Formats: sequence, C-alpha cells, structure tokens
Amino acid sequence: MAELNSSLDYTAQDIQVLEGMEAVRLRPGMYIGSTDSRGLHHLIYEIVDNAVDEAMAGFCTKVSVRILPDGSVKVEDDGRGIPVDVHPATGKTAVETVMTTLHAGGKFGGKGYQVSGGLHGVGASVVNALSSSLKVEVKRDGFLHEQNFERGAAIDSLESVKKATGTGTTTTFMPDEKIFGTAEYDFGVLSQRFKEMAYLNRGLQISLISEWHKEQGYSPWKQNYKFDGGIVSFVSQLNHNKEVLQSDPFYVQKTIDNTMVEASFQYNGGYSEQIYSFANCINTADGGTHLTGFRTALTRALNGFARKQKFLKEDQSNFSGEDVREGIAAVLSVKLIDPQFEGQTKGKLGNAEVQGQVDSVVAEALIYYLEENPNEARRIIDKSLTAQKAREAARKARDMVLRKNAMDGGSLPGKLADCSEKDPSLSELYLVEGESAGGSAKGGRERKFQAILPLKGKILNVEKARLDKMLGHEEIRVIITAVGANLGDDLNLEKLRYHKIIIMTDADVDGSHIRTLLLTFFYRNMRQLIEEGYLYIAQPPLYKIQAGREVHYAYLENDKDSLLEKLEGKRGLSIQRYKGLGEMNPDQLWDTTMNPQTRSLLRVTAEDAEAADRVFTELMGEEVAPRKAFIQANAANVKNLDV
Ligand code: 0RA
Repeated sequence: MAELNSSLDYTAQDIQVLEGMEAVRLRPGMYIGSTDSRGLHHLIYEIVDNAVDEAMAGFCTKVSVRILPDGSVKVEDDGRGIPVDVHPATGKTAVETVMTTLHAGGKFGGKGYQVSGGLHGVGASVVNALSSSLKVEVKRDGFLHEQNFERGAAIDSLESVKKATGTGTTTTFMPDEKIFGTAEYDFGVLSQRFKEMAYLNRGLQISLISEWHKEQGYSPWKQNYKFDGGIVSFVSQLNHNKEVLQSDPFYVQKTIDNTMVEASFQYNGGYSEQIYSFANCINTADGGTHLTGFRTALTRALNGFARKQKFLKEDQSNFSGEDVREGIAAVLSVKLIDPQFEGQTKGKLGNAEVQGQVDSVVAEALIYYLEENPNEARRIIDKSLTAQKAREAARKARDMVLRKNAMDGGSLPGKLADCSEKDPSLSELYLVEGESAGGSAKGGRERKFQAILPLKGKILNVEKARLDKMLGHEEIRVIITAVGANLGDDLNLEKLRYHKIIIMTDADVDGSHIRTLLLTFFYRNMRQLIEEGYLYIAQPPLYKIQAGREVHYAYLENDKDSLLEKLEGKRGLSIQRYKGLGEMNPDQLWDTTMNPQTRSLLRVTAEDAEAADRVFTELMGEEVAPRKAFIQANAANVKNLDV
C-alpha cells in the first residue's frame, strides 16, 4: 500500500492511517463481524447508515443503493455532501479523513455529533479498508469532487472534476475478493433492512436496485421504500388484515436528555405480543432497557387508568404485564448518542438511563391518550380484563389437570406403550400422529428405550388459541401425564420421564398443523423443557426409491433428484411418495426414522417454538378470512418449519 502513496506528501500521520487500515484487513471480523454474506451486507449498511444519519439531521431525503453487475456497490444520497475543505490541524480534507481514519470505539464523540448530527463517518473507513477499490464523489459548493482509494489507501487526492449543481455524496466500492471470497448478496435480507430503515425515518426514500441479482434472474431485484407515516405506518402494516381496537395507532415522539424516544402501538383482536424495538435504527431483537421502559409505562398507565375509572374493581388484582400486552402491535425506536449493545448477538440495548427516559415519555403520552380517547381506552381495558380472566381460567384448568392426574394415582395412560428403561436420560418418547402410524411405531421401535404415544389425528379443534381450552383436551392431558414433569409454574424437569420427546407427524398440512399445535403447547406450558433441549422433531423420508433390490430413502426434494440421477439407467426403478407415516411398515419406520444410528432428529429451539406459537395464534385467530389466506400462504412454511 505504501508505494501507492509515494506521489503524495508523506507524514507520520499517513503511516498511522495505513496501520489503521492494515489492522482492519488483518482482523476484518473485529470490525464487521464476519467475512461471509453478513459481512458483505455490513459494508453496505455502514455506508447507508452515514447517509441515513444525514437524513436524521434533516438534510437528506433520498438514498439509493445499487448493486452493479460486477458486484460493486454504489450508495448515493442527496445530503449536504461531506465537507471538502482542508482541515488546518490535519492538513487533510474531511472526505479523506472520514475515509481513512478509524474512530476510537467506532464512534466520533463530542459536540457537533448529537443524535441528529448523527454518527457520520463511523464505518466508511472500515468499508474503504476492505474494498479493492473505492471512489467517493461529493457534490458541494458548485462542483463535483472526486477521490479514489485502493484497499484503504488514497491513490489520488480530492479533486474537483467539473461544475455541478445540488449537493450529495456518492460512494462506490468493490468489496475485496481477497477478504470476502465468493460471499454473495441476499436481496431479501438487504431489502428487509432498508424497509425497516425507511419506516424508522419518516419520509426518507430508500431504493435498492440490484443489477447483480437481475443478471442472475433473481426477482424481485428492485425495491423502493418511503413511509410518510413512519413507525405509525409500520404498526398499521403489522395489523394489516387484523381487526383493530383503535381507529388510529397511538403515537408519541419526544427528545429527552439527548435521547429521542418514538413509540407507536395499536391493539388487534389477536393474542400475541408483537413489539419491535430499535436503537439507532438497529433492530434490538433481544430488547433491552428501552423495551423495559416501554413495558413498565404501558402496565402502569393502563392499571392507573383502569383503577381510576373503576374498570378494575377494588377486590380485583392489577393487570400483569402479559395481560396488557395481549394483542399489541408496537414499534419502539430510540436514537441516542452512545448506544451500548449487549448480549451474544449484540441485540440488546444496555444503556441504563434509557429505561426511565422511555418510561416517562410513553407513560405521560399514554395517560393523556387514554383520557382523550375514552372509546379506544375502553376497548383496550376490556381486552386486558379478558386476558386477565383467561389467565386465571388457565391457571384453574392447570390445577384441575394436576388434581385429576393426582387422583389417577399417577397411573400412566393406557395407550402409552412405555419403554422398559427407567433412566430418563436413556429414554425416548415418540408422540405419533394417528393410530396406524402409532401401530407401525410400536412394531418397529426398540422397546428397551423407546416409548410410543399415538395421538388422534385431529387432536384439537378449538376456535381460539386459549390455553384453558387446550389444557382441557384429553389428548393433551395424556401427553402431560406421559411426560411426567408437570407444567406451568409447577414444571419440574427432574420428574421428566424421557430426555428425548420426539414429535413425529406426517409431511402434510394436517401433520404440520398438529406439530404447530404441539410445539405451541410445549412452548406455553413447558418452555424450559424446550430450552434444555429435550424436544425434537422426527424426520421421516418423503420418498422411497427402489432400484431392483436396492432401497433408498429421500428426505428432501433435492435428495430425490440427486438419487434419481445417480440411479438412472438401473433396471426396475420405482419411486413412492410417502403421504403419511402409516404407509410405512414397522421395519421401514425403524430404518428411516427411529433407528438412532441412522435417523436424523431436529432439536427444537425456543425460536422455532415461538414461531409456531405465532403461527398457531394466526391459525386459531378469530377472523376467518385472513385466517384462510394465512393458511394458504403459509401452508408450505408451516410444513417446512423444521427445514
Ligand atoms: C459532516 C458534516 C457535513 C456533512 C457530512 C458530515 C456528511 C457525511 C456523509 C456521509 C455520507 N453522506 C454524508 N453526507 C454528509 C456537513 C457540514 C456542513 O455542510 O455544514
């Protein structure tokens, strides 16, 4: 790199710059996380973030992102343009400084870089260091200025090339293939991110045009986002197709002690809690202090209002946080100067002061909103009252199940074909859909350590995703007894009778429905069992392919295709698609799905189960039309939950 700069004046500072750039190239992971697709996306985000900061400062209305056919990326904004004059202290232009100086802790500090002043230039130098070439073009003061870099080093100096009107900054870079190898861009991931950013920055237009994807026949390859309603539009989108309890979403925006707090919510007729939280436009999937502040404000304001208006009687207990969040769709966005991200995936905001700031902004605005909108307030309180009642009913139902089980003297259900092994860590329980598959499983199992519990095909047919109804169901009670660890607050994993609980359902819509329901049941009542990794999904094959005497099984569509290719030309090739587990005889079921030596099991994660819970709530939701549409649109996804 050094010789590239030989034509320029060389100073100690230049050496520092080069060392900084070299450090980034030596340890790219430290700066952008990884050098796979995610790292590649990160480069784009860094540059776009700078433009968005300029928008937050109120000077930029459009950001365009282009991925060119050669894989280079061009980000253009119509902001003020990075300053082009030479800074007396450094002897360099701001453009060159931004592009070549690593900022301690990744951030500029101090005055002039307030929230709305943004965090300009945070990552541009990192992108520059990791690009085989980078060109920055600035329109400012009546001229177009240009400078070029290679792997972080300036190869020329900033020059004004021609007269130009308007202002703005354009950065074009080619990610260095020495760093990123063959990593690829994901259009869906990028467009999702830019959509969120457009929601979070009301009125900002962000477009993504990828000729790189277009050339590969990928569709869509362009998207354009602009939301004049900002996070209110975001909330409306979350409630799209749902019955809503407020005619318009609640909204507040206020800056307090340099923290900008913005929140919006609207209740729907469903039962799930959907709260999207962001800090400086970064999705905080694991919440953090801002989310805690929002939740406490919501609970306190609604309890206060319900008490004051006597919707909550004196002998009634306060709403719990869960009660007031049932059916809420909310977006919370905070912008602050020095966000601290915590947790393994850095998805949690840690700044302690933010909790109180969000709490006070939201509570104050919400109390006012409830007073001003008595009809909406009433509907929200009614919803919380219903949730509170349902929670109490569920608790009673749970108690009843427990009492009933106790009265049975803890005897195991008659249809459970138990294993002889007594050590739970060596024992497995198969929950099998359908009597006939149950029969095959009983015939094929290794009786020593595998227990079989057949479940009726349609095990539950309730209208609403209510816990109490679910628990009242005979099939579910049988599962509770067989599993042996109780549930809810009384869950005791030491009493768990099997350390592998394996859901085995057909690869069709009914099967996926039942699996969704079982996952939801475990998630809501025995979450810890999932978290400890005791719940699994069996993977029966989709096809049996026979070539003469040879038998092969295909577990994925792809497997089938490659198997067929391999076996092509052999005599007597036959292919059977398994529509249900019941079509397999006991030996086949053992060979393909139950034999620990050859089977593959999917361990269910809390995220899988949570997703199932959401799907379940939608499936069982109140409104029929969207439910139908949902089932049609998601049948494949539901089925592929485990893929
Ligand atoms: C510092 C000061 C000024 C603009 C910017 C930074 C700026 C940086 C980037 C990075 C991408 N796009 C950008 N747009 C603007 C403006 C100072 C002034 O004009 O008073």
